[in-house]
Amino acid sequence: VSRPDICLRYFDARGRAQFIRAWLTARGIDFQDERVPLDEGFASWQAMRDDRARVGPFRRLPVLHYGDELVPETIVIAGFLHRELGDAAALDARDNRRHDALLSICNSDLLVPIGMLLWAEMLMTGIDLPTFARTTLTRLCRTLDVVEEALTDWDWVAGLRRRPVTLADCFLWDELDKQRLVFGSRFSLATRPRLAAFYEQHPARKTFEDLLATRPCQLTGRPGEAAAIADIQGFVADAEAA
Ligand SMILES: N[C@@H](CCC(=O)N[C@@H](CS)C(=O)NCC(=O)O)C(=O)O
Repeated sequence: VSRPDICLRYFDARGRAQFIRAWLTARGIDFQDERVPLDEGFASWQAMRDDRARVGPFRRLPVLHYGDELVPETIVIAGFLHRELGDAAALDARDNRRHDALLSICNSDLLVPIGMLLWAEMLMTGIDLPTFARTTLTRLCRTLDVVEEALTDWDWVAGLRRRPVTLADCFLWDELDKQRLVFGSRFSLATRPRLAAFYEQHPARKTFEDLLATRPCQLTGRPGEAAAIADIQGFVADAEAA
């Protein structure tokens, strides 16, 4: 298939882009995976952030170059690729709405809270981190419960076997995997069988694993992320089981 050149520009982290990288890879779509290094003082980023042809109208990453188009904003990029590369046409109107709803909840209620937690100490001076970590875990667990319910009502996991993997499928997988890494043994899908099946049997799981093996990276660009995760795991260790 001939299509415009595709370049996805993001930091060298999973963050907001790994699900898009994995989806493009799993679907065999050629793209340039351009990663801005997480160097001291974000020097590489500082050097490019005035070049809006590269960093987009809001000076934030990710951005997608699709031929001459420059597409900013994670959810907009996902929606654009979903339509442009044929998935929207392959789903009916109801499944498209469900797909977009999953993208939205993954972004607002899974990705953002995890990112805020990992960055909390750096962004919010004086924050009570142990409490914030526990309340974030509780809120994320509630979100997983409602996603479990929706996937069950929608028979979404059976659908996974009937159609090519979608962007929302990839977004949800990466967010589950990030939660597993951040919360360690406090992350469990034991009471969420649909999500457990989704996570275990996900069609792009191997693609995610291979991508991480080839280009290992942090969850976010936070300096000292490994130590922050160890702290978080300590804070939630005694929290009530979810
Ligand atoms: N609303 C944007 C947020 C993008 C965003 O905040 N990106 C961060 C990295 S995860 C960024 O570019 N930070 C650099 C800066 O703000 O200077 C989206 O959903 O894509």
